[in-house]
Amino acid sequence: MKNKIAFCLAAASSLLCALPIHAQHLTLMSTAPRKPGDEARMKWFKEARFGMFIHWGIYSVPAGTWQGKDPSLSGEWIMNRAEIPVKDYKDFAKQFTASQYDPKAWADLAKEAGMKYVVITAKHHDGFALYDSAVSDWNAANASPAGRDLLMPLAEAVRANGLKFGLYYSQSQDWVHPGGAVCERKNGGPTAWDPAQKGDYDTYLSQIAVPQTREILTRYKPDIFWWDSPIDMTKERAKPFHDLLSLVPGIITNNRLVGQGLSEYRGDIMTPEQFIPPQGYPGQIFEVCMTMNRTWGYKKNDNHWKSAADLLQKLSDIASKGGNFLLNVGPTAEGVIPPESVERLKAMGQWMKVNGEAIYATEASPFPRRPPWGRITRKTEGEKTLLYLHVWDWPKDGKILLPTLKEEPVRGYLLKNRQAIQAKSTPEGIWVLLPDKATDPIISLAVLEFNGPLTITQQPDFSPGANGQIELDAYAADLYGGYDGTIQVEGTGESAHLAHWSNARWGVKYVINTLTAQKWEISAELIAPKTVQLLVKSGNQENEFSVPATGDENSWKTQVLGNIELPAGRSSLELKGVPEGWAPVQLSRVTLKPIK
Ligand code: FHN
Repeated sequence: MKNKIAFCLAAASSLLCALPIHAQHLTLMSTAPRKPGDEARMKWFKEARFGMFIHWGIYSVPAGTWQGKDPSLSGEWIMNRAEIPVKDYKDFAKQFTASQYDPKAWADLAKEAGMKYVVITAKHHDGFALYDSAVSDWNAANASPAGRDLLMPLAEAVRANGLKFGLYYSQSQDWVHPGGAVCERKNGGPTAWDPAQKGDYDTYLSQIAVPQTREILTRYKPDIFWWDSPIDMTKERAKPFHDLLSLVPGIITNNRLVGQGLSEYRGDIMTPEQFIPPQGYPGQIFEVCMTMNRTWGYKKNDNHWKSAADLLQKLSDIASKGGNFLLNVGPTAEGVIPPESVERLKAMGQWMKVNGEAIYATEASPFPRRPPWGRITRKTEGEKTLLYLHVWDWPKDGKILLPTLKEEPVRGYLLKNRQAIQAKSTPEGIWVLLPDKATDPIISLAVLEFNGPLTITQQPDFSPGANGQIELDAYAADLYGGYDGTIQVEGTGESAHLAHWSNARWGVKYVINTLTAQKWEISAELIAPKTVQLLVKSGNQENEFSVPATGDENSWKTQVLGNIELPAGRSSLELKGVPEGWAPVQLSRVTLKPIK
């Protein structure tokens, strides 16, 4: 009976973990209250800003394909999505050779990219351990031609490069060891699919997951422990895991040991996954984890690669909100990091060599709103305040505004060549005068030095212009995305627009500030390949508007969507798609006209 109850418990609770929602919920859970000494313990992490995530395991063998099908968006979920029987899945281990694995090359690549730490999957949801575990033979040393511990050589190489070493461990989900929890599958059924998986969840935790956690903490003394995908992690079940952390004084952990509802054992880091929190998490330490294409584990057919420029803008955006960027690579079964990943990481490293000081050890922008021309990070050095202006869109008229800033800088220069730049104080704020040529094709850095702290009066959210209308440019929107990527800004300046809005769950958000509560006519300049429904959330109202197709795919059309209401003061305006019948819309601008 116990088995049955425990198994049902695990199964029932796994209803909580529908993957994308699960990921989203988990990532947003606040972290543990700060304790004395936390500041010092977290210092290196907060200064690091940029790390490498590595998803490597048996799933790299099928590489996303099973019986001719591609069942899983993310390669490491193939066993679950395709309901591969345990025996068949274990057969893949024969091809997990790690024959070209070069841990030093991996560590060198992370360093060359400008990354300051590496987190690798010690064991993912398929239960396969990348080290010679004494707890279970289902591991790289005993069950595959790799035939050895794959973690220690990487830990040594990473640390020899002066980087920190972290381990990811899936403490609840395990689709091979009996009793391991099973998360939601494509048909929504949370239960396991193979009788070989049946077992008691608590027995699994006490005989596999907790002993393995102890093993890897003791052996590798990781600087970071990255829990993932808690299922029915009650306080009693989580306590043994949490107590083991004392084996590594100073260790940093994330917010995924426990799920919703438990206030204990929340760890140090919030983990927004595959999206950048529009306003960051003021006062919280957070790390955005993201794939370079759409899969964590290697998938031979996933060629949806984000460009190096896009990845650098994500790094700049995340740092401007005070967060870290944990960027993933998914090596092949032979241990080869895909060349597309290597190429992007090297390009990022080139930029970081020149501009890293604007990322490392910086704090979030002091301006609550993002400037239309890029992002801002800040550093305080003694009495000095430095503002790093990440100019994504070099101004044609040679000037950019720091709105409502009172103090004039004592010095300004371009980071790349130290060329002096001028800044003028005006009632609108500080205008920074730039030369006609950008110093970098992707993001150019200007630096302003101030004596003392900055005074930034109320920051203009989006509010009515002289004509009474509110113009909301697409590139200035806060974007949020789902599990498989996010909407992306394409183009710059006047031609900037939102593209890749392929998933209706994604959306754009604006923070608006108006003096009076009133009605507005909302229109949008967009390209819609077919008639779609837009969901517009304004204040606490939600309206659904039909958007007719705009004809050929290059013609921008301004369509009046309808009327909305906004309260007085600060409120948000969000646009999402209605999933049924959705097709990727490109959005250039939203305009609100007051209805008298
Ligand atoms: O299910 C996992 C997924 O495979 C991947 O490891 C991500 C990385 O953060 N974590 C879980 C989904 O939230």
